[in-house]
Amino acid sequence: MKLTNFVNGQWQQTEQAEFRPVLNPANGDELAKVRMSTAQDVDLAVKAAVIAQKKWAKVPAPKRADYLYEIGRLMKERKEHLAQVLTKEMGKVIEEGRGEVQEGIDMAYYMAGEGRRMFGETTPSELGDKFAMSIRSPIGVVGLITPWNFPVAIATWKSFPAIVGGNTFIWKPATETPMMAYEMAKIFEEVGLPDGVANIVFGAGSEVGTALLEHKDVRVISFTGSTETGRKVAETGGRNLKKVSLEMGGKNAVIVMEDADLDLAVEGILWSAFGTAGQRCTACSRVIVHKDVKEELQRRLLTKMETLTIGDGSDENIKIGPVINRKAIEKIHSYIEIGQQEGATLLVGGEILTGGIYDKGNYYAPTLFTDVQPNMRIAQEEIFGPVVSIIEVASLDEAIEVNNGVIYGLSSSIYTADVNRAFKAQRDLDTGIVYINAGTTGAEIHLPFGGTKGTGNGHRDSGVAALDVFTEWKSVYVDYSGKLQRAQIDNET
Ligand code: UN1
Repeated sequence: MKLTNFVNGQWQQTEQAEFRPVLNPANGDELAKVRMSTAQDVDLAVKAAVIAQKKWAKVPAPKRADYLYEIGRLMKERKEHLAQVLTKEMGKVIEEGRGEVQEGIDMAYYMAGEGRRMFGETTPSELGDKFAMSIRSPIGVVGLITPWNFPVAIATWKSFPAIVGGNTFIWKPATETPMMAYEMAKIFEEVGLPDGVANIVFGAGSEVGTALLEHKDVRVISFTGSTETGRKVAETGGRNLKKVSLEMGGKNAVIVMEDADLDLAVEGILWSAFGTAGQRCTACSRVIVHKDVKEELQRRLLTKMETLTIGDGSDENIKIGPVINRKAIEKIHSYIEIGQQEGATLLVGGEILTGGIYDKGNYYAPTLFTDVQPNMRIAQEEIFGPVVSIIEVASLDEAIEVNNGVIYGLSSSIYTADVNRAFKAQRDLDTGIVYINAGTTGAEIHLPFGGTKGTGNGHRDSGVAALDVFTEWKSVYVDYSGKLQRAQIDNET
């Protein structure tokens, strides 16, 4: 199968183009070939999106939302198929694949509901016989750059508020996971979304992403990916005066206090750390544990880890799938040596799995380091794989300080039975998402998603906050006095 761009409601003919193979990370099978587009392809898509947007902005928001209800309905109808494709191209286990598709369905219905809200504000004017209000207004053509770890959910966090907000979009999916974008394009086509509202351009970020960032007619860029790439996106976007929304890395911690329910904490840690093979921006990669329960927590973690099955995620019995590609495996593995050189103790894991199916795919053993100091590289840098560092502390204050002592600020969690500690922690943990007595993953779509410090630039995906990215405030004054009224001058009483 050859995946070609979807622009202006048409599947582009691309005989001459360069194509790259899409591989199943579980076994190396070639699933499809994907188009590597050029700046000219981006320009073509933007031109179509500009024309379409003029009309789309005039479609009433509740009518724009009706398309989202239809999209949600089709996604629901095809949930199993979408989940299977997702697991094949991204590698996450099928149960998580279904969960991710569900996240997209939820987002469709949630944002469709916004079509009948999208509340603005009225406020008194300082002058008599004058009415003042501010309303959310469409922005224009927006560029969406999405990662491979959540190929459908994150795309829905961005494209659905863009649609309901009256914008048209160019979506550049990750090169590793274009098949979900292809499936979504088919859905956009089937629900009859007007031509040019949803455009998909496949290719590398260096070519397509840069072209979007430099295009004069693209007004917003919403990006999720690594901090390294995000920095470049911000630089190029800033130079070109784009509104740029960034969601980047994490170094998320679970804090376990001495009064915690340890079995519950173990379950939360394993799910957050090794789910999606640790390839979530919200993945737990540090455990900050009170010294009184450290040994016991480690013992229980090790026992439970023996039950984790690793393999092809399309097998229902498998708990942990492969990581995305060889490059990722090598990066993850390089941290084992780094950790050992820094003086951390490797408790379990630390190896690239081999033999049988492992030789065909990209499998990494779930790994625990202990005796980790907060400033070690393994406790500071995002590894994006199934590797966890255990750090010992002596108090809640110290735990919070360690949690906050990284450049990232996406998600954090605390296990404690003490309500006072829980409330203090939610106030003081410097992250965009805080969990009490739950792991660091599992964000729900109707709440804002994003982080502080090096994780982002103040914007949020998901929730009603997403509308702040994809709409602009317009202040409207209606003077019904029939005479010239001058603000700041004629308002003296
Ligand atoms: C991500 O971590 O890359 O919170 C996205 C979660 C999911 C989304 C995660 N709902 O785990």
